[in-house]
Amino acid sequence: MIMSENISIETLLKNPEIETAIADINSETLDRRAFIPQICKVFSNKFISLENQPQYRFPINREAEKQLPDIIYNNVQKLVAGDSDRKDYQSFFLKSRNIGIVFSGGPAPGGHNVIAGIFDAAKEANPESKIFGFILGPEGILENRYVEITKELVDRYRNMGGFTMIKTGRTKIDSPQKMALSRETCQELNLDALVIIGGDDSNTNAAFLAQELKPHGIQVIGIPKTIDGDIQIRTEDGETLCAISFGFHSAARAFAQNISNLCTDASSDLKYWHVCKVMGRVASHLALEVALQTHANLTLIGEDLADYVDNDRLKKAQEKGEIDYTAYGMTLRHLSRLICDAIVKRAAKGKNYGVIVIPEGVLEFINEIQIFIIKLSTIIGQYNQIHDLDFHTAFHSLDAKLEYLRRLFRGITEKQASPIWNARDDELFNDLPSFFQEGLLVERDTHGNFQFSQVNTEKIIMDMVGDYLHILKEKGEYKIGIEDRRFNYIMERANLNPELIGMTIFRNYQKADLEDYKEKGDRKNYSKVHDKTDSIPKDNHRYYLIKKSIISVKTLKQALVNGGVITDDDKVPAPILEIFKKSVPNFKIQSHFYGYDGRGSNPTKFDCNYTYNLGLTAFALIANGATGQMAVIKNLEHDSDRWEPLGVPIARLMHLEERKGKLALVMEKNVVDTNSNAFRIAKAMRDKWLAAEHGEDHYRQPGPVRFQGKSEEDKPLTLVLNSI
Ligand code: FBP
Repeated sequence: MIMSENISIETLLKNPEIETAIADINSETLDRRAFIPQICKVFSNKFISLENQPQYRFPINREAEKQLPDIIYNNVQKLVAGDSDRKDYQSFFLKSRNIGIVFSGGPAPGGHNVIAGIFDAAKEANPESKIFGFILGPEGILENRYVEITKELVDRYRNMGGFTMIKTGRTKIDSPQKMALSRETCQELNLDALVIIGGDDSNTNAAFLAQELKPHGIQVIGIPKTIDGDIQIRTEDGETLCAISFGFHSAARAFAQNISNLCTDASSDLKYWHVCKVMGRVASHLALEVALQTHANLTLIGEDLADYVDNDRLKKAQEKGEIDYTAYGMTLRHLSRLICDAIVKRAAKGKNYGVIVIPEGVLEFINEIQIFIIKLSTIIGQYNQIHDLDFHTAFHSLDAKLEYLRRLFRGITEKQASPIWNARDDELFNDLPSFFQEGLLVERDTHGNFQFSQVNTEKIIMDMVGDYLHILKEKGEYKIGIEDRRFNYIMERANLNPELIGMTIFRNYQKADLEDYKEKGDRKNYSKVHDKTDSIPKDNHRYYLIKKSIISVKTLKQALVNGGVITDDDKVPAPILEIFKKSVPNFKIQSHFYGYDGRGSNPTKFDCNYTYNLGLTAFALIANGATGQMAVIKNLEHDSDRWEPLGVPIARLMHLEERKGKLALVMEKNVVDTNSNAFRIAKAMRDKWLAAEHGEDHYRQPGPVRFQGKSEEDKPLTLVLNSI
């Protein structure tokens, strides 16, 4: 072997093996670039035309009808083989076009393939066509910053994650001036069409631009993008036209793999609760998919919490002839109690570890917090409207913001006291920890959305959980269960009487075997013991719980003296001390945030195929003169040979929603349907996955994203379950 210090670094770097090992482009990238997505049957035709599908009906929002009159009556359109005999149709389809493309909002795996699909289809129809990519999102349209997309550029990014090719941004085109600038850019570039690849807000932009640009002969097509999975399109009759936005599958797979690794770690080392916040601004689709893929011990679903009714509270009020409205909806306090309950149950079975999944947007579903979010958004929105300076610039520090709120309810700052922020709000708000106050006052994004990703949601919740667990520990309710076999072994080894000690220190110790009583038909003793003993699993593993009154070595000694095990002068025998120490829980958490990592992951095969077909669909819509339509693929839950590309009118998906304190016309988001199969199944499996019982957990290992072979993870499990 030649000692490497004898070789110069320049020579080393020229070594072909070293060059390959450290090259930017590895074989994974080359394989991905070479992958050819499977295309829907209809795209094997040279010409594609559109067929109206009036059977797919949507309600018409009156405001949308007023603001988007030229696109509101669009039909759903199906892509079918084109009429190859009609010359006028052919020449329109094949004409040379200029098409602009823009990414808008957060990245989502698969975006580059949408561009590839549009590029390939447009160039095949007419090699003279030009495709322009606007740089840095909608800002690129406003500033006329673009790059011409070439084959070389497309090939570099085929099947690759991110929006790196042309970047993205969150600028909103929301004023007449911005509309005018956008029109000017499109006209300067002589665009025939503009494709907006974005989420609900970006598709809202697409609808308004389609309306604005229609008289100028410029078409606008939207593409359903977002890892959040909240763009789902169902008709009035419940038919699903778009089951999920692109990027969801890849991000969920990336999160699930990491979280499943944590499940393995937790169940190996047995010392941590891993708390995983998972992206998804409002809807909990990603958390639900992760739950189905990993079987983590506890997954919160925001939409489920919103439906929560505290029946005990309701009943108590009813007994007094009252209605307790606070019993409806979840409070932060109650949520922390539910989590504690799960932790305490597992600890009682010797499992003081586990994995919790918390959706990023869970706070949106907690009544008290949602009220703060709405109130503060309104106050900030109103401030920005009245004043020259933006709220966050005017009040830089948290103290300054709090002072403004205080003055607001006293009527000092503005002309009159705010009807929105009262003394009670101020008092409740001041009770919150400052990092949470800061979180709630965080700047809204350009669309007026609350930026959940910037709030330490898991810290807020887990701090409360930690505090309450501490109380439960003091009360002797949070203990680690001691397995009977282990107890007996320690006692035998030390030559101590397990029966006497067991009866003295445990709250559920019973010598008599339940099964014995059962066999003998001794009902009285059976139910006496049964009530005291936790249900004993068939394999007869019992977990003994130290009595609630024993919470320290002092109280342990007292119990042993009272039970006649030792005298006042004796020390607590070491084996008993050992058992006591094992029963004292130490609650240790590790927090993780899964969001940007999954958003930047490479697309799964599902997303590669899906997005390439979305690109082909967008071109077919353009080549048939459509505008104000969103390209979607129906039947995503089936194999790709059954996929059906459609154009769906965006204007028909709009509704009025509160934004910056005002009602605005936006595309409706879809949150988790608590009546869906996927949710109901995850709910039914909750106890099993919590695994507060003897034996192994029920973790599932989805493994890494695979490009070859078949697996259950080929498509989102949510989709598979919901389609059954
Ligand atoms: P889009 O809706 O634009 O796709 O973005 C989704 C998302 O990834 C959310 O899950 C997350 O809350 C948010 O973006 C984070 O935004 P930012 O990139 O501005 O931090």
